[in-house]
Amino acid sequence: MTLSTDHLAVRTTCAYCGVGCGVQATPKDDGSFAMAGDKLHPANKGRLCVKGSALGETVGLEGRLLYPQLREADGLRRVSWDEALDKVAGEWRRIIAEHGPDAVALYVSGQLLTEDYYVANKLMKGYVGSANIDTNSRLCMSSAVAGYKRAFGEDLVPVCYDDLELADLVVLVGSNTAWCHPILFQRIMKAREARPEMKLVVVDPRRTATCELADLHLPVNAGTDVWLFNGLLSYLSRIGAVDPRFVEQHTNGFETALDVAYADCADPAVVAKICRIELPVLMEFYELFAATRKTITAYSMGVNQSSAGTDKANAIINCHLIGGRIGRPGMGPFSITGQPNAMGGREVGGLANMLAAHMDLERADHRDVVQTFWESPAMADKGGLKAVDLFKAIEDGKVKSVWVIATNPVVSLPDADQVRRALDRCELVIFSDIMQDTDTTAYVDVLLPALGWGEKDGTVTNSERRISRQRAFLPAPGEALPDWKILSLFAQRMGYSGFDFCGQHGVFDEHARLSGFRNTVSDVPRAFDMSGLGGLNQRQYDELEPTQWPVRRTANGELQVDVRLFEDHVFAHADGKARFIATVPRLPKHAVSEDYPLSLNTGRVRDQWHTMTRTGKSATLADHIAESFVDMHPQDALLSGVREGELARITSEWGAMVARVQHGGGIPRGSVFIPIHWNGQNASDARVGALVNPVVDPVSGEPEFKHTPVRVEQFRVNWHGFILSRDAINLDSIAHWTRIQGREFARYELAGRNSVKDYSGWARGLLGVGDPDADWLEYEDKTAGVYRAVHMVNDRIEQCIFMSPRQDMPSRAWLASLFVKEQLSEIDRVGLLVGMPVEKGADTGPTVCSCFGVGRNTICNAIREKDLKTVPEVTACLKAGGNCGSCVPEIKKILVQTRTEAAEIRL
Ligand SMILES: Nc1nc2c(c(=O)[nH]1)N[C@H]1C(S)=C(S)[C@@H](COP(=O)(O)OP(=O)(O)OC[C@H]3O[C@@H](n4cnc5c(=O)[nH]c(N)nc54)[C@H](O)[C@@H]3O)O[C@H]1N2
Ligand SMILES: Nc1nc2c(c(=O)[nH]1)N[C@H]1C(S)=C(S)[C@@H](COP(=O)(O)OP(=O)(O)OC[C@H]3O[C@@H](n4cnc5c(=O)[nH]c(N)nc54)[C@H](O)[C@@H]3O)O[C@H]1N2
Ligand code: SF4
Ligand SMILES: [Mo]
Repeated sequence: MTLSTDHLAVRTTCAYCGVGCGVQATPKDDGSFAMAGDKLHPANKGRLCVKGSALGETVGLEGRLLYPQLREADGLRRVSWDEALDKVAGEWRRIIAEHGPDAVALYVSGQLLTEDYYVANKLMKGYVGSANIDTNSRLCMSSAVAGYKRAFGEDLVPVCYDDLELADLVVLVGSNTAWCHPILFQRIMKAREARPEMKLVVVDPRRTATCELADLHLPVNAGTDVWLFNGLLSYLSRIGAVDPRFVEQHTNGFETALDVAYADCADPAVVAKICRIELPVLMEFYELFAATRKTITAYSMGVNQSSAGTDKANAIINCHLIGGRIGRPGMGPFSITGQPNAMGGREVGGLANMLAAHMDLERADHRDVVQTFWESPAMADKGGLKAVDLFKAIEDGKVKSVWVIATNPVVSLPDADQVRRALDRCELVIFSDIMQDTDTTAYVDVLLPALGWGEKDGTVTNSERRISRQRAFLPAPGEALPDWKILSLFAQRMGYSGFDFCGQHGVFDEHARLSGFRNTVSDVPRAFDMSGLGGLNQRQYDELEPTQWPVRRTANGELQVDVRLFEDHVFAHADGKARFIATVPRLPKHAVSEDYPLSLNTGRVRDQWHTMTRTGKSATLADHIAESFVDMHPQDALLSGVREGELARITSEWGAMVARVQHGGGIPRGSVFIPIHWNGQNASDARVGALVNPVVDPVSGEPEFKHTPVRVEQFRVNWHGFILSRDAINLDSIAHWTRIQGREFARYELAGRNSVKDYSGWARGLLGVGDPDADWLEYEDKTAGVYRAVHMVNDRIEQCIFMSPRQDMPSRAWLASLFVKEQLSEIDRVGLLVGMPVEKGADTGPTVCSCFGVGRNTICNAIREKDLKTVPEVTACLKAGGNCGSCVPEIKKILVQTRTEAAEIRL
């Protein structure tokens, strides 16, 4: 009899995106954890996307950073916490004494818990006395923050998730929601199933998975969104789709914004031309927007990560203000946040130009509120360095020490080789992380082990202002500590009072109370108020249910929550009015040229998270897209002299990388798309950040990640190949490689420049098979340059290597399936030698549905053989798409392609 372990389940919040889904982690008998969606969590109501479902595969301790370490001449040495923190405190005291507080800096992350973030911010801005604390959120949603502040007077997200379901029109701008916020996307899709009149429009230069299910796709020319929305503003005004009472009573700046919109964007034909959208498609969108009151415009990185990011956000908000589409159910401008705690970072003032609890560094009355509350000795009184400038100042030697926490800047900042130079030159680099080896750890002087997801405990806030508990269900590994604790121990060593918190609960309480401190109409009111959660005892904090802010306590002790903001049409500017912002359209600074003729767009893929320190551990997630790629239009590939499936070198003015050429990502002519995830830990040369130009938005300081002029060229090699091996392989001698996590093995995709004469000797050397009597099957065709070898141990496949001058190599999915077999059959061995499966159906193709491991070939065959016509039919037949639903847009695309091909064959 097996006992149910359900009562041991811990309710927590997903480690990944800003949707902030509730997760239930239940221990299994073998010590691992089953992950399920938390049915009681309002964000996901029991659903999880593929990344959330695979969380259990990523909590293992392989590769974890477990002990503090200090750099010495011959490498990193394990030390005690005391020694490590004494070293940092000693150096910071010296640097601050010699060069002032601005000579040190913290660079933190939206993946910290609110409690960690609060302590980091208090330490820098209230005790060190410098605002040199910035965060990777600068790279993510700082333009959205700046846009909201300009329009509303405070960084306020007006809507909630329910509004997405209540809307009659959802416009997604620069957001691949189907892949990056899958549960939100599914909520929209479900709402549309129930109310087919609801429309979905996607504005994205690429035809992404999100577009597959949209009613209308506007393939906007990258960087031209301000034209598009200024054009919409002038159109709405021209046809009289204006709410004059709302504009008059609740806004300022209308006339100027409209003049600017009219100046360049009054003629839809001109807008259509600049935005490269067909005029009828543009007009269909404008008419739909004008006709639909309940409209949500949701936006993310295609808007924010631009040198015109803040203007893009305001151009969108303007279009909501003109018709009063705000502060009512089902409408509003909605910035979707990326990281699990991007919003918590905004609450505590994690950006270098903000103060805690939505107060402004520049305002003396705000500084006074915070300083009084903190009883702080040295308040920062001006904005600190924003991420890109911070790393420039480090390279220039102005900032002597930087402490990086929970972010991987050598991969994720623009001009990432500059970051290497900066860290190389920096006197003291401190790094708190959960992994021993990342591209950034190579540059550290002090390495500090932090608790990771599943071990740490605290709160995060999602895109709809909902605060949820992340709860620990695993023991602390090694000597790792929570980030807030590490910072507090350090602060105490610096001699600062105010850091002897009784636990994360104490930090949360202080944060909640600060939000309500002197927050009255007669003093310095802020809409951000979570004082209702102040004074929770430990048990109440532990049991806290997901709660939105603003949250206050009424006179009779009840919690009062504003689900949606601005229902009274009172905004946070001093006069209570919202502002139209005049947004003058402008193109990116660096134009494409003869040398760099293509525009590089960068972003995410469905099953990987950022620099892959967590998702890279999951074989399930690796199955979807195994290698970095450069997606480009076939004609641009032809002009660049590269072919699909081959490797290409991509070069910009700032750096270079290598990736495999691919079509089919819906890329328009003139641009290429490369994912952000691969880096020095899992590929020889695939760090796209090295290419990205460091131009930033003048208001927000957010980098232009979506546009860098580049050139694509052939990456010539002598041979292609791959290895599957149960043991790690050293690939230093290979021109290009990517490492991919498999089940019970690692896969290495290779490309070599060396010419191999003695294949057998070379392959044995690479795989480390010294024993001449080893069970070694091989096939060699010297003339054709084709070689395959398999190393067997006890009838089980241990390693295999395949090489060819061409890309015509056997299916990795089929070979991977052999690795889980305890004993290979005769037919498997024959297949290995001929280099293809002998059994029909054994090659399932690349994985489409990660939840049920269903491959592309299996889906295509079923569609053809069983004449399947719809996604539900595919799901009924193969289960694919039936769990998390993340692959539904891809199944739909495969259905269309396969059925079209089949029809063509019949003709
Ligand atoms: N699977 C997965 N999900 C994630 C993450 C992840 O790493 N992996 N990361 C999370 C984080 S931190 C973030 S910030 C979010 C990001 O979520 P998204 O913003 O949805 O993701 P991106 O792929 O960065 O970019 C979105 C789209 O912007 C488009 N775009 C580029 N230039 C322009 C332009 O000029 N105008 C318009 N309108 N669109 C443009 C791109 O083609 C791209 O499809 O995802 C979160 N979710
Ligand atoms: N070219 C290009 N670059 C981009 C983007 C893009 O679209 N294009 N997007 C940008 C955006 S939106 C984002 S959000 C960034 C993300 O970029 P990064 O923040 O650099 O990416 P991550 O891989 O999430 O890095 C998190 C690090 O923290 C560690 N970690 C995880 N949990 C914890 C913890 O609890 N404590 C500590 N101390 N460490 C922890 C992980 O091991 C990892 O090393 O990338 C940005 N860079
Ligand atoms: S949508 Fe997926 S990645 Fe995002 S929070 Fe939910 S389960 Fe996690
Ligand atoms: Mo992000």
